Amino acid sequence: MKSFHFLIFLAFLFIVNVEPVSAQTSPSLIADKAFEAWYTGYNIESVEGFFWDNAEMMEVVLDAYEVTKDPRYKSRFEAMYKNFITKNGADWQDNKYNDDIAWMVLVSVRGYFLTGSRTYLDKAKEQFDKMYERAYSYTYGGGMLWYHTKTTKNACINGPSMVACCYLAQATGDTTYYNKAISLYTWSKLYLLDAATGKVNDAVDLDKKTGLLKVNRWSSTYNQGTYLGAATMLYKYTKETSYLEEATKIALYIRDEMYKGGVMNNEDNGNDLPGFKGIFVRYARMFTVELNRTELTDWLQLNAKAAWDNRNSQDLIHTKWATKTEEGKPRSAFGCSTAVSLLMNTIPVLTKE
Ligand code: 7K2
Repeated sequence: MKSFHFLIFLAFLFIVNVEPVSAQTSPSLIADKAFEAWYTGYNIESVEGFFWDNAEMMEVVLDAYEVTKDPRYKSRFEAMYKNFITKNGADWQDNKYNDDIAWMVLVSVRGYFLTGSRTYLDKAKEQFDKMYERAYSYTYGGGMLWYHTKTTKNACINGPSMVACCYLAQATGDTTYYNKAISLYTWSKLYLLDAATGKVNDAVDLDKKTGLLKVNRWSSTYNQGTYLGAATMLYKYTKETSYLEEATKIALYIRDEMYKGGVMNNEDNGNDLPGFKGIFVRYARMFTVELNRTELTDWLQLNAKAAWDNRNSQDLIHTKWATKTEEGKPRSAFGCSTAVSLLMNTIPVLTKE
């Protein structure tokens, strides 16, 4: 009788199409579901919205393809990139935000690695070289300018540029790109990266009143992320242990000092901040997987669980991962991309032996 009841129960599960619990909780299935809800819910492929939001959302699509190898993600990336060029043109130098160009260079060079199509690499190199030419200067001892015609040198241009240089060196075989990355990293240690604590400051600029340099000491997830990526890549290239030690400190600074081991539940103001965490988790994966480190594993798992548990009924998750996502569609597609990035980028971290 009991087994009969169980059979009825199984038949019921089949009829209402309830997935078995193990499948429901698989990190890949969860990530796919979150991706689908976000990508179709916001019509991400149409690349509405700002230049750098679109660049970073394309990186999320690349993450999905890199991690799952599902060809659907490759087609989506190709469609987005095409739409991006139609919208913004093939030359991006009229955009005065040097960082915007650096983000699109990352999209392009990674697009090359993941699809094998040389046109992406040619675009990455051409646009990086032009931008670097106008952005690098010797004021404050080196480093790149955030905005063409302004004087501020920010982590958000130097971070992605270091990573872009490492990728360009790998893609082209031209090691002078590594030299550029090393120079930017070494210069960063003067003002932007505190090598002793792993804290990444936001920017350095000349205070025109005092004539002194002024460091903006605010730290954010995206800057911790790109510097973590750069330290990881430069460690792999140079084998110098200082990079490994600094990468570890950068990772521990965000985990322990910025979030006290808790769930990342901020950066939801304005248009830019809501997208920051998606960048961080990409480099958290790089650090964890490529250097075989465990510092971030449990914390990423905690964040991934909280984010998924706080999804709304449409499976959308906004960027405050410890907070229930409102019903309906949150305002920011970019803000809803960070959890997708988190869930995709933690697949290899969580399923690692
Ligand atoms: O001031 C910079 C940076 O240092 C700071 O961290 C953030 C956050 O704001 C800007 S960077 C954001 C820019 C990205 N590129 C496109 C621009 O529209 C956007 O301001 O406050």
